[in-house]
Amino acid sequence: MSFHAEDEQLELEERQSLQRVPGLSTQLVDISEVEYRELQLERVVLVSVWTSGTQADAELSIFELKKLAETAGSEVLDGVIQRRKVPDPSTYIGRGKVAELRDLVRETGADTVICDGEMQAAQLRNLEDQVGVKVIDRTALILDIFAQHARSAEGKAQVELAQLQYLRQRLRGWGGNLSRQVGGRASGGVGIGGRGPGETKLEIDRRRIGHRIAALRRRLRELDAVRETQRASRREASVPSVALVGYTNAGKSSLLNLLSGAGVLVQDALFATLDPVTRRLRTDSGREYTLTDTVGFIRHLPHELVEAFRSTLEETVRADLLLHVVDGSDPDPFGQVGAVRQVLGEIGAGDIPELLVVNKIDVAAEAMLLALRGKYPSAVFVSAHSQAGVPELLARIDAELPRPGVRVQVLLPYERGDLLNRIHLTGEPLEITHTEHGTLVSALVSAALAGELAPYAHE
Ligand SMILES: Nc1nc2c(ncn2[C@@H]2O[C@H](COP(=O)(O)OP(=O)(O)OP(=O)(O)O)[C@@H](O)[C@H]2O)c(=O)[nH]1
Ligand SMILES: [Mg+2]
Repeated sequence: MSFHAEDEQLELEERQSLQRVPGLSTQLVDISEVEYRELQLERVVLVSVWTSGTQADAELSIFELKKLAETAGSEVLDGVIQRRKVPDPSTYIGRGKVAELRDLVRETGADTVICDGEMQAAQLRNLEDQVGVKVIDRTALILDIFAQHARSAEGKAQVELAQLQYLRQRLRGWGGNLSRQVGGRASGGVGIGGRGPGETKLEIDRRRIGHRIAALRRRLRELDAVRETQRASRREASVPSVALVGYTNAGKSSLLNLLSGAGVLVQDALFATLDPVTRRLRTDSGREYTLTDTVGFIRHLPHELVEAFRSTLEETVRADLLLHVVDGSDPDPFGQVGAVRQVLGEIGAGDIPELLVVNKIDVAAEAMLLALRGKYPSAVFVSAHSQAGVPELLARIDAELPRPGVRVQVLLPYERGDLLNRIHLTGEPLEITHTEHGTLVSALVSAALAGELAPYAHE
């Protein structure tokens, strides 16, 4: 198809009406849940402009938006997608389609429209004016979920920073009407204060946001210093670190709980985990390592979040080995792997050795598992629920932990049992002989431990 023909094809399709996506409305079963939601939560219509890829891709994307909306506590009433070369610069969907969307909103009684992309301030405002209800974009929705799930002081500060950065971006061209912009629950608590002489409200808002952003950055640097101390002490003890990474809801926290007995929150919700949790474990061969569970990734992770969550993501960047968890029962696990690897590259973790772990094999389709085995022959297949594949996973972690590289031969006096213990935990003893002067050990150890063992070197 020539470029022009394709253009015409797109325009033709644009003249067709908005496409309803069946099966999108939230299934509510429990009556009390219905009442609760009607009282407290948004009733939303989803809108997606589909610019490239197949119809199936477009539907996957809007179903993911539905899952995000539900995680945020909304009830999804309906959803529409429009095929278009690019989103309309002024109204996101085609201008001709805005009236149809307004009708759909009235018909369903929705109070919010969520658009599946990142929108400009002007697009949000125009669409809001013409449709008559609150309009938010996917980024604001994800920020809202993060805000609801943040527990630690650090997590809360990171989310607020991301929200303010999002807000500051959209303040431009908003005509100074900040109160409209912060209409959603994602508002970062930016109050409107007294007006300085000669200053417009927009300038004041901008300045206040700027101050708050600077204060949050300082606070996060302080918190990060604390964490850096913990990391440094682990490095010094030369305990190798393993990080669970992967798409949100893939089962990372479930695997941490299974392997370590940690009681971390597991939920069928997106971004259940925001704060990193680390546990110390030991392999069957006796080597100690740390396993860290952390925030999940998603396609088009808002860059505000990547920047604000730098220090949380550091846990991943500093790991010696990544356990990349993929949900084998997802309709598009290959897409998930691609999205996760892209984020890993963005945060500078692209070169860390990775062990792919396909999870949820208890519910995944046989054909999909076959395709996954074909594409990723060295992956491990597990189920955190049935515990299938877990012994193999543990063996693979043991095999892929970085090996200590320094060969030493030492004669340890009996009162230095602590050093012998560390050789066992973090190194690889090759030969141990008990003599009357102490324990004669030949072993492979880390450079740090080799330094401490130097005084006991034995020919
Ligand atoms: N059937 C099945 N469900 C699983 C398995 N592992 C996890 N789940 C479910 O998948 C959902 C998400 O699990 P989590 O462990 O919270 O996933 P996560 O990767 O930590 O998710 P986030 O922290 O939200 O990014 C929960 O409902 C789990 O019960 C599995 O092996 N089989
Ligand atoms: Mg989790």
